[in-house]
Amino acid sequence: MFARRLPWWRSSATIQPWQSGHFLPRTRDRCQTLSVKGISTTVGQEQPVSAQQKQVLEDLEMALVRRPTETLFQEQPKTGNPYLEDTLLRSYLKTHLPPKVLEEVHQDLERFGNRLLTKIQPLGWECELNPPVFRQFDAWGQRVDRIDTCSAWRRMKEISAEEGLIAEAYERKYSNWSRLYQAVKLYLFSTSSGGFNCPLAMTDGAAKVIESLGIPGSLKSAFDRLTSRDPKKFWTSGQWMTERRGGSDVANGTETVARRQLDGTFRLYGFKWFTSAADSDMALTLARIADAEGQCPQGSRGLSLFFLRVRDEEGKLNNIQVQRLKDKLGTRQMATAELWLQGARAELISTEGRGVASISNMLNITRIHNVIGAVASMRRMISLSREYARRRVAFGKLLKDHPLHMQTIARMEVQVRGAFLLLMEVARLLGLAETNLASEQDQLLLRLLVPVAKLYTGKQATAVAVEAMESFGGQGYMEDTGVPVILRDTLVLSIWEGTTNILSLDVLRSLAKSQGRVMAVFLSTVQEKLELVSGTAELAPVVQRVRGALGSLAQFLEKAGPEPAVTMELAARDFSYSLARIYTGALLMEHAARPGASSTDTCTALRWCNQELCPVAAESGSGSYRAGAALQDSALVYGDSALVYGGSALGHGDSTLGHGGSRL
Ligand code: UCC
Repeated sequence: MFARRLPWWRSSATIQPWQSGHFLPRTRDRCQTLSVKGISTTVGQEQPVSAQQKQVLEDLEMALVRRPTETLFQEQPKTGNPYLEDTLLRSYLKTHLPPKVLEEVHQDLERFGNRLLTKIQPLGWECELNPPVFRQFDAWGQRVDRIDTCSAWRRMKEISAEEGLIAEAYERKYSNWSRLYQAVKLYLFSTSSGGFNCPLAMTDGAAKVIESLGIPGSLKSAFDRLTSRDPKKFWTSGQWMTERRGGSDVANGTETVARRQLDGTFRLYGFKWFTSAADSDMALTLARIADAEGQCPQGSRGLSLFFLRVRDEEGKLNNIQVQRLKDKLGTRQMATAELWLQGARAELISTEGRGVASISNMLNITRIHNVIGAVASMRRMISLSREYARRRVAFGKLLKDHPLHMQTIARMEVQVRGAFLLLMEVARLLGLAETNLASEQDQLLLRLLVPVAKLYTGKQATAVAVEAMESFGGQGYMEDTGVPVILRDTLVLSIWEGTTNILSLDVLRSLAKSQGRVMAVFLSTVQEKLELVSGTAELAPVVQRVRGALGSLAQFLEKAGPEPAVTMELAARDFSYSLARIYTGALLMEHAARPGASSTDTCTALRWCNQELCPVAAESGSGSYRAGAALQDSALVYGDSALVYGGSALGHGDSTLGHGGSRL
């Protein structure tokens, strides 16, 4: 079964035509009824015909040799070493990395690119074909709750350690550039990883939390394993945050109770509704510590953060029962489970009541991984689409020679280029922060850009994946091409790690918490970038546009400041999009203004900046963020019953006062 379902983009190095019927040589044969000059016959059947007619048929059949399997009319598109083929990535590294670092990194990435192409991509596909299986009972009726993963999935874990996909960021061999280098490796790995990028995201997040706690002695061993290059030692971590009451409102949705034991450890009791990569070795999770009477503090301040092992040394579950595996649209290579914690032994690792603040260190890392996944997905889809256009003939010429088709792919290319530079910027800032080289401004900018990048690239990736699928016509809709796998795995990117709206509210949280300083830094940073590029004549028209957008953004904030909090809540999404578009525009211009920039760099910057850069200013003019608009929205959604829901919409808005609408 595996052989028949190989995706068509696998490299020539790994795919041999005889491995799969999809790769048979090109042929034009058809078993069909022919009608030639009045002769009607079916190829392969004997018919009484004249000698002349027979000759015509014979001539025809020469080109119509039947084969046991039909194929499409063009060869499979092939992509090569993903590092070498990525011109933007290479130009970014060349521009920013110190020469010595660049030299070493280049060698490693070229090698890694080849490994991805020849070894890792096939394993990733194997993970897709062999999703995890849950076995609740053994043959003798004993409850075992086993999650069986395939050998390729387990091999991905080893490869992750060998390649230092987590270690790189914590060893800091290249000082502040280590984080960026790790992000680049993860970006290249992402779409070949068979879903293993998910446990890596959480593993990185867990290592970050432990490191930010100063690596306490009790967690030293866990930290060493999470950041190990030794496949035998390497651990992955889960992030168990979501319970039955919901995944966004963690403060009110978490019911899990922690009971203190005489030895100072805790036992956890509760039900976790989504636990991604449930085969992980350990997890970080939130719970409420019960007092002597069994009472638990409620709300956000009632939550504390715990570390736990999933299984003991013998492989026995830590008083955990697996209820079932989730039946997901995508990321099916990875086991997401419902778990009962029935007295799981755990260690309190945050200050009591500071669980959300502590786990936000993990969230910010997993959100950056989400950006990596989004950019990688776009890059992969576009690479495939581009290759397909080089081979597919329609209306007498290759797709690449159809201007409209090329325009569609070029528009996607502009999106991925912008998203890529935003990702690099976030990774660069994180690297500075982790090596104590970040200024206060850098840190504020990082706090703001993580949710902005997560929410914006998640949406971009979804749009690009759908568009790219369409560029293959019906082929893109076929399971065994592998295109639907990428699409499904992409769709989750705007959902997990905080939906678009939740992330938009996090953007507001960062404004409120910093008393507006994140915005001041944002505005001055973009301003500085504009000044830097203002000498580049080709960019002059868009420098003006970005300057204008920045001015509109500042004006909007000034006007929204005194308005009720519901105004900022209603504006949150458009506001976040505006931040993403303006900042990305500035990054693209900066890249296009560097010495040695190509005309493609300039063209990308011009095209990006010619879209609506400040949708929040445009929308606010139409009154979309006034309190009354919330009632109108409800009326549009619910019709006559709007009055019932309208009140609650406003009430919800009021509840975000804390997010700083009026404090801007
Ligand atoms: O687990 C999941 C799937 C795992 C798979 C991951 C794979 C990713 C792979 C990618 C590769 C392709 S999905 C579950 C994810 N769940 C979420 O993302 C939660 C979404 N909800 C939120 O983010 C909410 O906004 C909450 C939980 C943060 C709201 O909680 P609160 O308690 O109501 O919020 P508060 O009271 O505003 O914040 C509490 C504290 C504050 O600090 P203090 O007390 O010092 O003022 C906040 O400033 O936490 C701080 N805080 C943050 N700090 C909150 N969020 C952040 C932040 N992002 N950064 C820094």
